[in-house]
Amino acid sequence: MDAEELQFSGDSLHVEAPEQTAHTLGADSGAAAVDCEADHLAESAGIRRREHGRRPVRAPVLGDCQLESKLRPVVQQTALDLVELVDESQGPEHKLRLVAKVEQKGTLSKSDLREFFREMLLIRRFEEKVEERFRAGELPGFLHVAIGEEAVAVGVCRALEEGDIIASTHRAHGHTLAKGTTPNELMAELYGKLEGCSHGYGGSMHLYDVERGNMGANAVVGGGLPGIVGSTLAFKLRGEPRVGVAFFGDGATNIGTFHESLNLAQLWQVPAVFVCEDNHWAESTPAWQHMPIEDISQRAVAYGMKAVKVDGQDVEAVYKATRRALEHARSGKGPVFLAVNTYRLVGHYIGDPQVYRSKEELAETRETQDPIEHLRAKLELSDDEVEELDREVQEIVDAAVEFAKNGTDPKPEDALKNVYA
Ligand SMILES: Cc1ncc(C[n+]2csc(CCOP(=O)(O)OP(=O)(O)O)c2C)c(N)n1
Ligand SMILES: [Mg+2]
Repeated sequence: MDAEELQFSGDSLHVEAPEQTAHTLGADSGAAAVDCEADHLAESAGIRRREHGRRPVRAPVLGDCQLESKLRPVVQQTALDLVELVDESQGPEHKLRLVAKVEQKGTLSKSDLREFFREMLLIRRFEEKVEERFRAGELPGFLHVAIGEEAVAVGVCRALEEGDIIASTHRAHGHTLAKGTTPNELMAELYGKLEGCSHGYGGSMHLYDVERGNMGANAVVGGGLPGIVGSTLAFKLRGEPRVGVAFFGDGATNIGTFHESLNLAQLWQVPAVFVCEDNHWAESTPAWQHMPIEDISQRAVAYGMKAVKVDGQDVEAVYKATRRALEHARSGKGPVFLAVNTYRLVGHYIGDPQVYRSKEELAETRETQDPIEHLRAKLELSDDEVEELDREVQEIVDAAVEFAKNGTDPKPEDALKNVYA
């Protein structure tokens, strides 16, 4: 279904939030935000840090008059000593974003879409390589890839503005690359090296890249949502024009934190976008066995939240729906739920024998639901063009493996260095 038809029009999913009475949180912070406009402008520099490159991470310092407000957010000033990355093979030509961020709000040129294609192909080849190296015994831990779901990661992350943040899931590689982490840093993370985006402390399921606005993967299903509600509440209280996006699966919508998060997000009207990657499976359990409803967006509607259905195999539709959702959230109109219909074209984890679905069903899904093939057909790319792009991204992926293998192993005595509990 085309997202455009449903977006914020009078469709059945579009439920206007009830008039919010001046909520103590919002009212106080709103007044503070107006009084401190100049301070906020200055502070906003703190959220407009350049996307790439390494430096100490500092949480923005709150302006004085914000401290006057009744509800005083915790003032935290952290300076994490991050390892300087020596990453010379990652010149600008090896960055995911080869072109300036898409300028147009809602319209995409053919060259924008070609760039989306390249990025999706890079994510695909990256994850295929991860699978290969994992099976070869080179990668520790447990890995989930998101082959088939690349259009969601790229469509959503390409729509974000600088300063926006995401929280990911156990299937985090695509989100992470699309949010700007370089393939070298991500691969090094999967190899557990200091040069990794979280210095080898995270691995696949606990990686993060705070500098790029990636609050991290999450092994706890539904674990990313509360953090996004908290972060976006902070954005609102500080008057910062930022949006937080929580990715999660259909299975996660059965978890308590999902319901608590949507409830508070809607109550507080925070600038959050909830992206449900509905791939119809939770591990080996089909949706009909874990959910009593068919239309997952009803879960958001139940909280009075705006909900939009999107075809997750169509990157352009995902991008456009996300832009609209972001505009809505950023302009203070409250959170939005994106019900993204997508398909996992591989097992739940690497090595999953997939005994819960037939070979025929899987083959048909792979044949008909590959988002990369959909975009290739839409752009009418020739075999030569695709081969050239493929060669290019394969080189980047191979270089990332080389980079990771040559990385630095963390010292065993540093294992508990960043544990605060
Ligand atoms: C709180 C919690 N419960 C159960 C699990 C085990 N588990 C890991 S992935 C998963 C399925 C999640 O399904 P979904 O949210 O649809 O994400 P998908 O794997 O389909 O991307 C489950 C149940 C977990 N990690 N955390
Ligand atoms: Mg799922």
